[in-house]
Amino acid sequence: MDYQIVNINKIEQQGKGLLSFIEANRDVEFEIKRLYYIYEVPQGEIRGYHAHKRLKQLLFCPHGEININIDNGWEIESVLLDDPSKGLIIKEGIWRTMEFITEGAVLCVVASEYYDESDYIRTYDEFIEHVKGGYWK
Ligand code: T46
Repeated sequence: MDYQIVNINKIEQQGKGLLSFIEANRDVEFEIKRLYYIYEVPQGEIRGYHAHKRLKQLLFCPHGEININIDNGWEIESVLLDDPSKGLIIKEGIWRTMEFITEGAVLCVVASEYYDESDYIRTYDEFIEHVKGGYWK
């Protein structure tokens, strides 16, 4: 499955907490064009249910726990984002859902492209067609 779990830079300062950062062109292999974040999602709610044709993203959860389910059309895996310094890079052609496990969890995403609705694949049938062509039928 084409995903990577990465360690986000973390600096610990005795008695003063932690600081994490992501640097464009250094920590991610794609150009960062957009940052967005999702918050105030009710506990247990699941978002997503789509894939992207071109978009690459780094997801991380600076607060709380979010389970990311990823599906490439052949395999399904889950990655729990439960630490602010844990990141998940997912590339194009991956169906994803994001389950907000804890109340108040925040999902942050840095993305390789500006928002473009035409890049979304929003039905599972269309996704399977996209990744497998006509051969799966
Ligand atoms: C993804 C997962 C992890 C915008 O106008 N600009 C934006 O940058 C984004 C991300 C969304 N929108 C609009 C599009 C919809 O009208 O915000 C609305 C909610 O978007 P959506 O239902 O796609 O949200 P999620 O949480 O299902 O998915 C989001 C991203 O859209 C998606 O790219 O990979 O987070």
